[in-house]
Amino acid sequence: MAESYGPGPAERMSRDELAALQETRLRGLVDTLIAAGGLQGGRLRDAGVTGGADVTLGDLPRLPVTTKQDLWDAYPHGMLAVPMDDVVAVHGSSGSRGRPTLVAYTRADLELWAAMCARALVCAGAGRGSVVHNAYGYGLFTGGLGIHQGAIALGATVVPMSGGMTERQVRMLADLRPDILTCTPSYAVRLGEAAREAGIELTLKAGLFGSEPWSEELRSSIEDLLGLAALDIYGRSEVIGPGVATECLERAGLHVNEDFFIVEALDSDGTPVAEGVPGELVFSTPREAMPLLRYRTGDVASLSYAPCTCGRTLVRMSKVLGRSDDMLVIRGVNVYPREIEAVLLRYASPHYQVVVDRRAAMARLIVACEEAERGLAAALSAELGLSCDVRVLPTGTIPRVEIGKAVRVVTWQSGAPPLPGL
Ligand code: DLL
Repeated sequence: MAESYGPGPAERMSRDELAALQETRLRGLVDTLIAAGGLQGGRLRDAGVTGGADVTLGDLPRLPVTTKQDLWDAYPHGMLAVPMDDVVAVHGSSGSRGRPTLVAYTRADLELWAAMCARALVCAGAGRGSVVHNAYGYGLFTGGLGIHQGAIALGATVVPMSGGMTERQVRMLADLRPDILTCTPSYAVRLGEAAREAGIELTLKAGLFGSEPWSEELRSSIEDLLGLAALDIYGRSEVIGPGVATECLERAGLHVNEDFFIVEALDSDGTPVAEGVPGELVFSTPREAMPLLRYRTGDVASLSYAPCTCGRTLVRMSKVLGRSDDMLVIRGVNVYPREIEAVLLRYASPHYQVVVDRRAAMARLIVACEEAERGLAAALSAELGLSCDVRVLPTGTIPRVEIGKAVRVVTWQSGAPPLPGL
């Protein structure tokens, strides 16, 4: 039987205690960056900051930001704040949007990361005795090894499946009777369908699904398919990996581990937005190997400071509503892929791809799906304010991504269609 744990003291402290802790961390971070003497230290000095004692938490919005471009310019190891000998692991993002982004960890960073992923698993009701079927990819990507180390730190039993080989995964789900599933939301659908086809009885109670955007509608589909509580987990390699923020079983926003990762939400001018208003998430992270001050993620979400009924006082972020750079502009209308998913799932199975047809001067949006009911095209045009071509393709035509992140949007610039039958 899984023993379950509640939130730890750091997750329940008063907002005042938390602010005091954050200020100490912020000052420590500023001291570290100035001592390291790199790009971020230089920017701080240019801003007139000579040490941590010069800043308060209230000064944060005025301190310099760090961007992905800074990491690329310093590729591979130019942002290190420790000697290379202290680095015990390197991870990175897939680089689907361009060059890979590499991040480094000291032994203490790995311990912090494992503790954060253990917290995430506790949010899902896991504890000693839990069996965690971990189908995030193992490798440079932080999903697999992050959750793996978190499960071990918690004292649960981790089954290191990684992505792919779905038949074998279904066999393990039947034989090892896990209570917790961790993978991308799109792979959760794939696994659920494969388990259903194989007629196996699932024992799962909760799942931590993240690394790609997903809608409330997809949550309902996954919960129906797998018979579990589908929870959202957010993370970013540069901040630490998975375990930055996680939903608890209340499913009312993701608790940000802000006792380590200070979060802000900013408007397009870089000004903090009001509570509840969507803004770009910016994180300051005290990790030893690669501390980052005000790292801009491009992810858009809102923040809520009200305590959760679960007892956690940590700020909650909404589901990621989109990325500042994934907004599609089609004939002058702005659309986020997630808005398309929300409408689509009311009419069609969760396998879809959005094709932006840019072969002619006027772009066209094609929504390719499988097993759709009538009315989808009308609903899309009513709710998005944009007419789309809906193409219902034979089952199995939309690629099922088994390893890595689902590709929900493709651009058709010229030549053959990106999907057969378009
Ligand atoms: O995706 C870390 C992770 C692994 C998170 C496993 C959750 C579970 P990166 O590869 O660096 O790190 O990609 C980070 O993925 O900036 C978001 O755009 C997106 N993302 C991550 N989690 C979510 C989520 C991992 N829950 C980038 N909802 C982030 C929406 C997410 N987008």
